[in-house]
Amino acid sequence: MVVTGAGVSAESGIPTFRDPLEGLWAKYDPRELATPEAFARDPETVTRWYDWRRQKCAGAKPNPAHLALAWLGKHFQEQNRCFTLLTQNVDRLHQAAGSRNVVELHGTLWIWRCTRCGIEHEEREVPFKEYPLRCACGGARRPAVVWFGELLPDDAIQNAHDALESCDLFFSIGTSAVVEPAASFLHTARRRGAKTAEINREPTPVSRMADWSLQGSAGEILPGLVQRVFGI
Ligand code: BJW
Ligand code: ZN
Repeated sequence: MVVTGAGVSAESGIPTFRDPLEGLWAKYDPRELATPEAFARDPETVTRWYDWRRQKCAGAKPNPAHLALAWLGKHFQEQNRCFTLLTQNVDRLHQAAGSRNVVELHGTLWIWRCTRCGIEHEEREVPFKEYPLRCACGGARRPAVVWFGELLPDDAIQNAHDALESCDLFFSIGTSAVVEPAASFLHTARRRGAKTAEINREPTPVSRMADWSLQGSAGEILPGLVQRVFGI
């Protein structure tokens, strides 16, 4: 079982939540833009920020970390063994790398939902033509992502809990491990008897709890591990 965060996409050129924003966005803190309050107060700015991120993601390619995880998923499936990939990322780069059944804990920025009637549509074209986007019903549309204080999708939580029940090896990769509930998954896996490992550029609150804490870039460490364990 693997849980990934923004660090896994960093080597594809997508800024993490801890990186200071560039250019026009330098004066904003991403952790403050990703909230229902920010959208209610200033839907135009929040929509422009997500559109800027959509443009970065649209041009991004999966990196060796995404590809190694996709290889692992395929390998375990061929062996009829369980492998669950949960991601906090909204960019869909795991899917672009070939991973199947990715559990999107925080939704995706490719789907937008009307705040009035709830209808959802995939929005692949970049950039948008209006800010905020408007639904046919007149409501403002927001990204179908999970903001602070919002509940994660029921099916994602269910999948996470099912995987935690039976998991024997748990990896936390490229996440600062401060945002709940994903931050607690390593503790839960460990309590249930799984071996736990972390790959991250810097120490995090779960580093000392993990059986193995590998400090460095996911795009180097993951392919290296796959090569050593599976000889490919
Ligand atoms: C590399 C690298 C490389 C760089 N290789 N590594 C219990 C206690 C206290 C609070 C709460 C609690 N339970 C819930 C809460 C409230 C809240 C929360 O967690 N607050 C904390 C901050 C304390 N959680 C929620 O509100 C969640 N909802 C929920 O739990 O509902 C029930 C509930 C609500 C309220 C109270 C109690 C219960 C929802 C959380 C939604 C988070 N949403 C966001 C935005 C998504 C949309 C978008 O993308 O815009 O999700 S915020 C942001 O953080 C985003 C990320 O998915 C998430 C995690 O960030 P991540 O991925 O870890 O990125 P970074 O940037 O933080 O870290 C990157 C790491 O990579 C760094 O460490 C780098 O070093 C490393 N790195 N390059 C390897 N190449
Ligand atoms: Zn609507």
